[in-house]
Amino acid sequence: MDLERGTLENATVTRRYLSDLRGAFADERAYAQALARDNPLIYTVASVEPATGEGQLHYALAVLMPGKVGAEYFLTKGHLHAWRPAAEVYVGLRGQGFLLLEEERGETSRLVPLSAHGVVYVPGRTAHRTINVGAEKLVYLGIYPAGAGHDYGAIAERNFRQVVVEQAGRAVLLDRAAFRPSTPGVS
Ligand code: M6P
Ligand code: ZN
Repeated sequence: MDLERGTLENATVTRRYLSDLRGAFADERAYAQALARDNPLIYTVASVEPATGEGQLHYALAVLMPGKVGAEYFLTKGHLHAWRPAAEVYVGLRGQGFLLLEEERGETSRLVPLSAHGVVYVPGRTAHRTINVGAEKLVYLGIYPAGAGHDYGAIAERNFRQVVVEQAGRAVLLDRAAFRPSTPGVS
């Protein structure tokens, strides 16, 4: 793995720019203002899919840039697996961030630290989004069943119930409804 360039042998690379994250950030005004100025690369995903079929695994190296839209830290789109029972293992390689885990049917969300040498188990039927709260790139590997698939639909429709924003220099988890945006712009 080349952690600096976010590449991996035999991988297909997907690049997500700010414009690909429409609707993901809570502060729509800050998002629009940021996009009017620039369309920065927010993260890359280098996926390796050696084989399909029962018992096979796929894996992906992701690099999430540091930064914020308004007060909200840069994040991935987030998804449920199309095959709902499919779980995933995340291995933190660099940087400092969190995985926001939200059960599809349940009230609870969990914010789990994701940083170098950390391992996070994402159970099935759980939406997952990565958030970079550090000053450096957040780099991690995700390993998942070949048949898992990515379902972005539910998140695009209602987003995650909670947001991770900077308040007084710290990362805090808030209910989306409780978050009142104040400072527009990307920083
Ligand atoms: C991890 C894995 C990938 C995923 C990527 C980015 O590397 O879970 O399968 O694509 O993170 O997340 P998203 O697909 O939500 O943008
Ligand atoms: Zn996944």
